[in-house]
Amino acid sequence: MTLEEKVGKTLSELGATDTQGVESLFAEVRAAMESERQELVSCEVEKEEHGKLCRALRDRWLARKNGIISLIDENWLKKAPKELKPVVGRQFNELRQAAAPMELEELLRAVPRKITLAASIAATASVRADLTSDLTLPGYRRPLGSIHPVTRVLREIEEIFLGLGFTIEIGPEVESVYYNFDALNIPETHPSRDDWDTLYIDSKTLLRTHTSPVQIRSMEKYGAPLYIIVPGKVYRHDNPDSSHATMFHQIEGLAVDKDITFADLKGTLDFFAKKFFGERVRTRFSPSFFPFTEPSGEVSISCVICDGQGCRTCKESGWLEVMGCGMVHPEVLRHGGIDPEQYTGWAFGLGAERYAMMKYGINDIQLFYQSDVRFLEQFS
Ligand code: 2NL
Repeated sequence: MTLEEKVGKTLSELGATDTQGVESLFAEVRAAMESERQELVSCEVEKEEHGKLCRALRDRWLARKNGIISLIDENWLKKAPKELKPVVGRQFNELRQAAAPMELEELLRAVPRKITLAASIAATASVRADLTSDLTLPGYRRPLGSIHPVTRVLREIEEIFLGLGFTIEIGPEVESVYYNFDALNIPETHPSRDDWDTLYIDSKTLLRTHTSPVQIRSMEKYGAPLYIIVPGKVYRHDNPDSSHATMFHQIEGLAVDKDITFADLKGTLDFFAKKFFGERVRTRFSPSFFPFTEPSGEVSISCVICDGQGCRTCKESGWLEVMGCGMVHPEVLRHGGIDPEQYTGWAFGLGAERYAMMKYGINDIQLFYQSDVRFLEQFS
């Protein structure tokens, strides 16, 4: 019986009723295919004639209609009894993989001179029978992504401070209660320490509520003088709405050196605000309170929408609050291992989402976390 006749029959008609029978049948087919390919490789004919023979061989085996592989699929695999299906399936896949390079050989012989690299790969492909990709097809087009608006803001702020000689420090998001609260002079009675405001892992471990712990760690690690900014994720036990999220991004800054004064703080933060929001912007410092700074302040900028005239965005005040700041509390320097008799410092903290909202006119913080491409692609 010829091969063509065999692939026209079912396995049971051929008497292949068990694993061994199926395997030897497939081995016979593979051997036939190999010898036909070998014959073609070693035959000496004109290039054009050779191309024709390659194409004929490819069609004989791989043609979708009436090719040997297709017929095996139809008559052997599809009609195999249920218990033999896995064996036949496996054998069939091996055969199909071994046959795939013929597709490539045929294609490449049609245009051999133009794609020498591909031709040399094809030579390898005929050895490596598992290479099934058609290397002559154009590549996949993948749409270009864009930088997340919060990431953009973080990078922009980082750039400004890097330009002033600050360096970037990062640290753990899972923190100890000591670094997150005690070292920062935040008393046991402070509302932010309450279970209802903070996400605890156990009584001594939590998700950090600000990036300040990293600044304590950096003081311990490097001592003074120290000029750092600390970007990162922070967490609050809060109900999400258009201006609150359980996770957001903070950047804090810290400058510790000899003779650092409130004038350094004002000068640096005014410079920063003008670089980030534009040279027209004016800053306003007003008194505030944080346990880790003394004195403490709030920085506002003249409204970027109405230039200080009063509008909906600034609630008719002409000012937008953009960060908290202050002179580092001596107790906090001490916790960082720095002598407050010798060194002083200033610090600030800001929320990156709020900056992105102001800069791009976004009115809902939740948009940052929904991964909606229609929103994100506007920031490319
Ligand atoms: C805010 C206020 C602030 C700091 C953060 C800080 C850190 C150390 C020592 C002293 Cl280690 N201060 N950070 C200071 C003032 C304000 O953040 O409203 N953030 C969103």
